Formats: sequence, structure tokens, C-alpha cells
Amino acid sequence: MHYPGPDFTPWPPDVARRYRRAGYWRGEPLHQWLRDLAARHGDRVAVVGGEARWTYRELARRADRLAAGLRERGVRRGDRFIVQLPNVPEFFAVVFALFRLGALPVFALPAHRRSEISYFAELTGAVGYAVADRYAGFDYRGLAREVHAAAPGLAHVLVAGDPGEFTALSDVDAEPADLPAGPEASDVAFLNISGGSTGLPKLIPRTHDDYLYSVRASAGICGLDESGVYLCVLPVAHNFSLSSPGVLGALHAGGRVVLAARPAPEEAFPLIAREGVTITALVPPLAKVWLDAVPHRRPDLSSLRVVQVGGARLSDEVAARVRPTFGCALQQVFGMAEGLVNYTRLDDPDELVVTTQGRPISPDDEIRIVDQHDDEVPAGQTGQLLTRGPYTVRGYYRAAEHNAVAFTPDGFYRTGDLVRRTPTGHLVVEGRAKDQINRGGEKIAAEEVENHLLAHPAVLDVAVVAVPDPVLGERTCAVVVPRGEPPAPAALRAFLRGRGLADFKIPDRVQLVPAFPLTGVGKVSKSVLRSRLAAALAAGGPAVP
Ligand code: OOB
Repeated sequence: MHYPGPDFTPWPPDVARRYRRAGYWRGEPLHQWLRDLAARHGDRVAVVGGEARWTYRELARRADRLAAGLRERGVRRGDRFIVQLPNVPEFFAVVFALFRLGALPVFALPAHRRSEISYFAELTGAVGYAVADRYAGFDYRGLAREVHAAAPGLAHVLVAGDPGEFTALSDVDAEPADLPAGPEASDVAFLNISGGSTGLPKLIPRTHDDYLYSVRASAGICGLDESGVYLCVLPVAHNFSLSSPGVLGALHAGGRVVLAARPAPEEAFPLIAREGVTITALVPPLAKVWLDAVPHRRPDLSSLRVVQVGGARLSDEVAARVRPTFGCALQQVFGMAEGLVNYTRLDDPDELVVTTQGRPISPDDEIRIVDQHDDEVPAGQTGQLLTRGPYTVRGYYRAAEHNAVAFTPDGFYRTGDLVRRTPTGHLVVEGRAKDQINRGGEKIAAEEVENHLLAHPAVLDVAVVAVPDPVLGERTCAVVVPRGEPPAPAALRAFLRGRGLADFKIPDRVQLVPAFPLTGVGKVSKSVLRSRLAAALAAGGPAVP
């Protein structure tokens, strides 16, 4: 299949010059950065995960040897390589080895399944795929088998753990003596995944320069230094836990990364006490679970300095519980894999920390809050957030048609978020204009699920919308107009699983209706559907729209 569009949309040359002059882009590629960290912090522990405790030197050594091993097997600069690793130390060895070669990791989430991974393989023409053997009760070698059958171009399937018929990561190993020069800092370093709002997931090309700027600046904003211990409980490859300031921010500061296999309090609380964790990042539903667990578990959380919450809207009520319950500062984080990240600052007054989602990292993050004609709304009013800046991309990977609508002609990214700005410059997220469900931080593009459901013979039409949920904030409801005999909701869910869709995208509810409410121009009115569903749910009855 042919995907028109560039791999990377560069910043205009004069803008790039400005970002370099301002010192945001420093010309340092990520593999060089790791080498410098190893030189500076050599014997300090960099990464803790399971039984492993790797020093900075050990991490750099493993990455170099793995890079040499991959090169021997034919992986080259510019190649794409899907990385679907859970929170294990091998994640760092693999991505830094790829950075060293200038091959691009394509970050997938552990929850992704055949549908998503085969699409990434096809879109990127990836040469390899790195997985764990088993994780959270799922065997990734089975998934690799299915994906490999459909995408034979995936020449290298590497497995952390027992490889089965594939290659053990530990066998990819060679003397790093003859490695060629690595990539430039202005090159694309990796492809990240977007939450998406249209039919197929989008990939986001991030450069070494722009990403490292966001990491460095984030580490500063979050007060990380050598004494920092970052607990990673969300998937490590997600932008929040990777760079906001995340695991890379902790490494940048010479601190320590602690990887939790599961985010539940019974796993995370003992790790916090044992490792002296100072900072961690949660999505709102997880923050609630942790808050509720504190009174009866009585954990020792005395080392915590900051608990970050982001990825979805945190209610003011839950926000207000963080400091008294955890005994540390709350930091709200409103970010996106496309770039822009906002933080409440550690010295912000409580009122702002509890009620806003923070302000941008950079003085050169440009923010426009606009109406449906792209005209700026009056100060303090709610509108759609547009942004551009030194670490916000100018285009998705191989997606020319989508780029034409997702970015303004002058390069602003249309976030699809509805926000207002306080006089202090803090943003408050008021809602969303994009056709996406935010299920406790996990993003679901309605159209992607709709397209899968439309392939079912008993589905005449379908609209996937968010319904409010006390735990996750939102859940998904597929509103289906049946063709002939109405399909059973369980059968539709099984159908989606059979198509290899990630579990978090399977609708929580399926609602059958004879017809949709329509807008004036005859399109399905999702806003009417959403409010009818919400009203029916609030009334406690069946959610009949
Ligand atoms: C983070 O990144 P993504 O790419 O998974 O999702 C971005 C979208 C935003 O456009 C917004 O709709 C929503 O997630 N979002 C929030 C939020 N943080 C993200 N909505 C309300 N309140 C918040 N605090 O989710 C992400 C990336 C980096 C850091 C933190 C989160």
C-alpha cells in the first residue's frame, strides 16, 4: 500500500535557526547524550527493574553491544523497528541501541494487538519488532507470529526472555568497535503514537534535538537532580512517562529510574519505600486508586516529593486530596505526544495547582485559543487550543491528507482540546472538540472503532461516543443501528477482539437503536447522542438514546 506524504515535516529554516540560537536545540543526539551521562554518572544506578540494577555505564555498554549486534544482522540507519516492550530494563538497551544506529524505534503500547501492530509494520515498512515473551498474562510471541505472517518484511523479531522460535535479545550482541557514525541531532529519532481521532493511528516523528529539549526543560521544571528517583508505573514508551520528565528526565538529572511492572498500590507502594522514590506520574483513575488505598495500607511514602497527574482531566476534588494524603506536592500535567506539555509549577499557589492543568514548558511555546473560524476568542474564554513551538511537530509521518487538517497553514497543531487561559497563563482543559474518547488517559479514536464495527454484517451504522464514568472519567459506548436481526453486544465485542483490536478500544457498552439523531446537515449528531446517553445513565435507567 502507498501512503502519500513526507516522513517528516521540518520546521521552517528561520524558525529552526531561532530555536538553535535560543539554546533549545543543542545538536546532541540521544545516543551521544547517553554516552555523556555514562561518563558523568558511570557507577550510579540508572535503571532498576525486576532483579536488574544497571549503572549508567552498564546501560551504555549494553546499548552499544546491542547496536553492534543489530548492525551485524543488517539493521541500518533510517530503518524502522517496532518496540513493544513493557516496563523492563531491556527497553532502554533496545531504544538506545536503535538511536545509536539511527534506526527509528516505533513505539507501541503493550496493549496493542494485531490490528495496531500490523498497521504500524505496513505503514513504516519496519524491519524488526521487539517484544517481551509474556507480560500481564499475554504471550507476545503469539502476537509476533501473527504479525510476522502478515508482514514478512519484519526480518528481526527480538524477544526479551524466552524467544520461542524467534531471536533472544540477549543473543544480539557484538563488539561495538566498528560502529559507523550515528545520526544527526536534527534527524528524526523515533516515531511515537498519537491518541488519534481519525480512522487509523497516526505516527509522530520526533527529532533528537526537539525531544531532548523537552526532557531537559521538564527535568528542570520538576526539580530533578541526582537525588531524584522516578517510579515509572505507566507504560514507559508513553510520552508522559518517557519525557515529562519521565524516565529520560530522571536519567538527564543523573537520578535513578525504577520500573514497576504493574501500577497497583500493592506493587508500587513497597517500591516507593524500598527505593526512596521522589517522583512518579499517574493518570487520574490511578491517582484515585492510590489515594483510596493509603488509609488502610498505611504505606511509607515519606520519600515522595512530587506526584504528577495527567493524561486526562483531573477533577478539582481529587486534586485537592493529593497533598494531604500523599504528603507531597501535586503537579498537573497536560501534554500530548505531538509535543506541547504544560505543567503546574512546584511553587505555584495551591489554588492554581488544584484547578488548572499548568502552563507550557517553553517561553517559545505559542498558544492560540480560537473559535471555529480560527479567530482568537476573548481573553479567558474557552476555545480550541492551537500550538506550535520548539518541540511540537509540524506534521505526522506519511499522512499528507490528515496533516492538511490537523495543522494550520502556518504550522500550528490543532490539539482538538477546548481550553481557557487564566490571567497567570495557566490552561484549564474544559473539554474536547476531537472525535476521541479519553478512557482514563487511554485515547480511543472513535472512527477507528467504528470502521471495525462497520465490517460486521449485522451493523448497518454505528457511532462510538464517550459516556461519563465515575472511575475512568469516560467509557466508550458503541451506538449501533442493526441491519436485520440485532447482533448481541457480546458478539460484537468478540468480533472486535477477533479483528485484533487492543482491549482498551473494545466498547464498554453497546447500545442498539433504530436510527441516529441527525444534525441540520444530516450527519449523525454525536453531541445529541452523548447527552442523551449521559442523561439516561444519570437517571439510572438503560441508556436508550
Ligand atoms: C498525553 O499524551 P497523549 O498523546 O496520549 O494524549 C494527548 C491528549 C491531549 O490532547 C488531551 O486531550 C488529553 O490527552 N490530555 C489531558 C490532560 N493531559 C492530556 N486532558 C485533560 N487534562 C490533562 N491533564 O496524554 C500526555 C503526554 C505528555 C504528558 C502528559 C500527558
